[in-house]
Formats: sequence, C-alpha cells, structure tokens
Amino acid sequence: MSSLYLETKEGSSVNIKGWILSIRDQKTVLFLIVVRMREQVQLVIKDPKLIDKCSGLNVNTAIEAVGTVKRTDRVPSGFEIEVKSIKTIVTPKKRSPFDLIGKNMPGIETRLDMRSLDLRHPLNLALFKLRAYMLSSIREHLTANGFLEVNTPKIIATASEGGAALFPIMYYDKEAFLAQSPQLYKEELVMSFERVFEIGPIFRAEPSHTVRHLSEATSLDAEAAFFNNEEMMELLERTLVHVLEDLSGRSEMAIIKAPKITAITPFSRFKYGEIVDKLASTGLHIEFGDDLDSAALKAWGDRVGGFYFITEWPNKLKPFYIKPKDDKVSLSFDLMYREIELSSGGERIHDRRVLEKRIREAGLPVQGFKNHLSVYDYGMPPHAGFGVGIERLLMVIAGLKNIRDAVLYPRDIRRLTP
Ligand code: AMO
Repeated sequence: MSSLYLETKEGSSVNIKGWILSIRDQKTVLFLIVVRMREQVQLVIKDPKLIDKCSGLNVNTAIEAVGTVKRTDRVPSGFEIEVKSIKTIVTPKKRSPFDLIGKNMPGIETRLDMRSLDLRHPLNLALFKLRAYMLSSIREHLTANGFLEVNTPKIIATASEGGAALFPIMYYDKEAFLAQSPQLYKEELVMSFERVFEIGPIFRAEPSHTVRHLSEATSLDAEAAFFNNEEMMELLERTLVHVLEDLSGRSEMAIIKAPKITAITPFSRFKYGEIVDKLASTGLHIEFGDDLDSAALKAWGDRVGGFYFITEWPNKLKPFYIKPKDDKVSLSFDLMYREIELSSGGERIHDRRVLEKRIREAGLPVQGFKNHLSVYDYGMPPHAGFGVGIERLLMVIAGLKNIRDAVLYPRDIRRLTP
C-alpha cells in the first residue's frame, strides 16, 4: 500500500496524505474532504474512538489516513474512503482568514496578500488546472503544425517593442532590460527553424493599474517564414478554436462556471479605417491615426461581439518591424474578444534598409540594433507572427473580471509581493 498512487477500486486499502478542506460532523459520522494531488477525496469516519480523536482537526490541517475504498454516488468522484486510522502531519498555527469552500471570498487584494492560501480554494485549483491544459493544448496544436518550441533570452540589450514600458536592470557594469517580448529573436529564428513558438514571460513597465495589464505577463509568441498576414491570422484562429474545443469538455469548466463562448472560423475582419469611420459617425471623437482607446473598443466590441480581427492599422500605430502595406496602413492585425485585445501580429519587414528606416522613424537608436540588422544580410525570408497574452486568453475563457486572477503571483505597478 503506497501513497504514490491512489487506488480507487472497491475494497482496496489505501494510504492518503493531504490537507483538510472541510469538516462535516454528523455526530455518529464524520466527513472530511481532503485535497490530495489537487483532487477532493471524501473520508468517512464512523468509529466513535476515531471521531473523538479527530476533534482537534481543523481546515488546512495536513493528515495521513489509512482506509478502504467504497464506491458511492454521494460524491462526484464516485468513491470515498472509510477510515481505519488517521494522524496529523501538520497543524496550522492560525485559522484561515477566509473561507476555503464558501462563496464569501474577500476582495482580490486581500486574497493576493495571502495568495498561497487563496490558491487552495477549489475554484483556483480548477482555474490553474485549466491554465495548464490550455498551454498543453497550444503546444500540441502548434507542434502538430510544424512549429518548434524555443526559449529566448529574457535579459536583453535593446527594446523590442519601442522605448517606453521598459524595465532597466544592471547587467554587471552595463545597463540592460527585461524582455518586453521575444520579437527580434523569434524573427531571427525563422532563418534557421522556419516555424517557431515560445511560451514565456514578457515584462512591461505599465504605468497604470488596470484590470487588463500586468507588469509581468505570459505570452505565446509564434513566428513563421513564408507566412503572410492572412495565413498568420488563420493559424491564430485555428489555434484558438482547437484550444476552446479541447477545454470545452473539462469538468473544471463547469466548476468555475466558464461562460459559453462561440468561436466559428473565419472570425470577422474589420479594417481599422472602417471602425474609425463608423464610430465617428455615431458621435465618438475619433480620427484616422488615433489609437483605439478603451471607449472606442468598448463601443465596437459591444456592436460586433465575440472574436474578431482589426486589420490594416496605421503604420505609425504599429511597431517598427511591422510591414507597411502602403504609405498609410500596415499588414497588421489585432485579435479581439469584444473589447479585450488578445493578440497582435502581422507580416514583418524582411528588407534591412526598410527596417533601418523604420527604426529611425520610431526614434530608436539604429546602433542598438546593429547585431539584429546584420542578420538580414544573409537571406532573411519573408515572415509573419503573432503574440497572444496567455492571461488575457484565460480571462476570456474563464470569464474573469480581473487579469490578476489568471496569474499565480501577479506583478503590477503596486504589487511586488508575494
Ligand atoms: P503586443 O505588445 O501587442 O505585441 O503584445 C501581445 C499581446 O500580449 C498581451 N499583453 C499583455 N498582457 C497583460 N499585461 C500586459 N502589460 C500586456 N502587454 C501585452 C496582449 C497583447 O495583445 N511582439 C508583438 C507581437 C507580435 O507582433 O508578434 C507584441 O508584443 O494580449
């Protein structure tokens, strides 16, 4: 009898270690819900002497129990354990400051201050299991489509997304930065590996405190040689539909009461200029060249609903590496869900001279990109890519109101601990 695997066959003898999530005392029977390996297991204690012994147990106490498996319809797992012996492994010194099974959860800041405890809540267990399944599903889909998973440096010498929102750090005796994205590396890598993707941290010194911005987020970045803008949008929408289908049957989706999301490809495509014209005609103060602020995105998101792309953004609103379509607009896209931006991407400049010109126009020091630019002399293929905010995607899939709920230990302008 080992505690490594939990045998669930009727009559099996098992040894279980875990922490107590709830206690229900019915005088002649005591029910303990114990969390083991993120699953809830019901322990049933009928022996009066054992019930007596359990009087000191509390929520969060870690226990070890030995017992026999009984099949039952009383619990969703279909089995419970009739306990023969039980002992305490760790007794918490303090009672939990919030209820771990009830609906009365405190506000997000209080929960985040005690995040390790908060993560014991069944809703959080389900949410972070979904996050892990979501990442596996993305990996599986992109790998099946010929993409190689890579990891690029997070300590970098130059900005990849423009000079603002950078975190400077000391790198020995030089100034360096935390990577805003793997943009320049993933572009260089299409020269050798053709199709690459990365799931990793991105760092943004976001100056404001919003429900959609983190200072440290997780990004899915994909990049492929010989893809054009439209092919990249297709890959992105197919990847999303794959993930949504994979997650839809999961029990965790019911536990967290995830909203029903319809995603039928192709997603609608709206040109930036068309959105500006239509919004301006409804009285919104917006002109061609203005960024679409939260009011504009809210108005448009309410109007069209669901997933959609915004394409052909003005060149000046997009980063230097995005390929212009003409003098005015670019071969770029943002993937939206209602008013939430989930992803942005596009076709890239693969001509060194054009790239240099765009870097200069963006007000960035060309000298800082010397190494990156030199790669373009050796036959950089045309390529395209996208970046998806993993926490924003989880927000949409799980129906979360605040992005901080989608990350274990969020970082924002006010929070550096825990
Ligand atoms: P962008 O800067 O639009 O594009 O970022 C891509 C996606 O990452 C998410 N994201 C964030 N999520 C939470 N907090 C933040 N502070 C934050 N910043 C960005 C968003 C966003 O759509 N290199 C390009 C991508 C590309 O062209 O391939 C880039 O980084 O969901």
